[in-house]
Amino acid sequence: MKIPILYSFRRCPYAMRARMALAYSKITYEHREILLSNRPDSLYEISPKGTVPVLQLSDGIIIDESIDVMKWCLDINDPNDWYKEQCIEQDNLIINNDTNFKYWLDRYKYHIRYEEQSFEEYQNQVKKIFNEYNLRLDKQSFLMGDKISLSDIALMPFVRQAAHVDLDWFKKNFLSLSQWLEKFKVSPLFTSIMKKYEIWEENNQGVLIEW
Ligand SMILES: N[C@@H](CCC(=O)N[C@@H](CS)C(=O)NCC(=O)O)C(=O)O
Repeated sequence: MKIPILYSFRRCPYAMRARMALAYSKITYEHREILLSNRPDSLYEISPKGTVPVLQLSDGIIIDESIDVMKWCLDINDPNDWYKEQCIEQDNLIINNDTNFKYWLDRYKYHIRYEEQSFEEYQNQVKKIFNEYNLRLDKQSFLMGDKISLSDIALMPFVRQAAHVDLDWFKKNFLSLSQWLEKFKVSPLFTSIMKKYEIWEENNQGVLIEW
């Protein structure tokens, strides 16, 4: 039987969210671990922009945006209704993450490369967005209410990356958000998708992932 193929990079937050959706929806797939510094030709052949994650479906259809991979998974199997309610609100949070938050996250994390503003200024921009998340999570366990939604999973790898720039500052200033992040970091969903795989080589078989 032909199964979908995922091109992925372990530390990529976009790939993490896609892998969590594949795990949650219990999709069997072939995992091809790649290095961004040495991307295989076959990745560019199916998706010329060359970003990860890319999911190649068994009928040849290519999904090369992480959110689309997540939604494809949930269309097949969404046992806990991650994306059944507040869909517009969820989409808005995700768009804000992928544009505004990601912009400041890159500058905060790689402040040495972005000399236009200081580390403190970048941290302050991140703080504004973290404050919004924290306020939501003061009142409820997850971003949309008292149960997990797609937006939690889509944002978590980015919040994690930003938190780790200065973990003490993060924990001290955003208690509810830290607790939310910690829950995901230790969850079987997250730990199961952070396994290390050998780098895939052209013409080889990737790793079969079954749940
Ligand atoms: N909008 C894309 C972004 C994916 C993305 O930028 N992935 C990064 C790795 S974390 C990448 O492939 N970077 C290489 C590049 O931009 O050429 C998605 O959501 O899938």
